[in-house]
Amino acid sequence: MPSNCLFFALLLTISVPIAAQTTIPPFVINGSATQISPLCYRLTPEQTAQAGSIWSEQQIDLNLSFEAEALLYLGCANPTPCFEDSDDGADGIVFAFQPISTSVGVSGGGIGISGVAPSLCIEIDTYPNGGFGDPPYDHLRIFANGDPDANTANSLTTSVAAIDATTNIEDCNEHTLNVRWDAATQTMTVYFDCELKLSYTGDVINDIFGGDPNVFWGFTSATGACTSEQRVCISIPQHSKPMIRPSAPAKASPCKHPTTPLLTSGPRPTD
Ligand SMILES: [Ca+2]
Ligand SMILES: [Ca+2]
Ligand SMILES: [Ca+2]
Repeated sequence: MPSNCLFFALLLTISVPIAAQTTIPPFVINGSATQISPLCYRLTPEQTAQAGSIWSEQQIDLNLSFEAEALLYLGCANPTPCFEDSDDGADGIVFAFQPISTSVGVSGGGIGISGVAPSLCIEIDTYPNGGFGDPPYDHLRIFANGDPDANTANSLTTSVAAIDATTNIEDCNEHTLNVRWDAATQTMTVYFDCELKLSYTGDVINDIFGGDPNVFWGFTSATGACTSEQRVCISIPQHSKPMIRPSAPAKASPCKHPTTPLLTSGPRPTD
């Protein structure tokens, strides 16, 4: 990944009209997930039939814009596929929003979010499940209502290659996920390794959440017969504060800000 992506970060920053408010609320840790450092969580170990999630204890208001950034580790795939002509690692990580509880999640190809409705989900899918309409490469997609099937009305975007049609993202490296929600235009944009991958515009609050803007946010992950160790790291980069403006969302792509010191573990430095 580009060197200036090598900061250690997930942020969730909520814009308010008077002053920027930044916070990382405590997380509820579920299933196979464990906290491995102050801001890093292992969602699944490299074992079969695992499911792990972390959910914010506090809800956010989707009437407010936010930017979220995570460093994702999706595993270190063995050259020998799990199944013949298939991928080795599985199943990926989902960044999701849902109003139900802080304890949801299931194992397998649904990447921990399957069946959780209502929800708004961004999958970083590392395994091609034929039954879900997955392309044969690692991909990103936005969908609603915990529906892993890319061929239903819950699929809000197409599946886009995470890197390209041949590159595995279970590559023993960390990858930057950056997600922006512009409440004014009701647009969600998703960057992976600093490149724009997905954009979705829609009345999320009414069409998905029945008019309630308050949702928990978190990460889910799972393994099935094929496995990966899957981790997420969380922080609030210093660059976030000037980038967040409720009436004039930042247009710059991620990773164009001054590089913050690379951290390999533990919390980010204090401002
Ligand atoms: Ca893969
Ligand atoms: Ca899949
Ligand atoms: Ca998929």
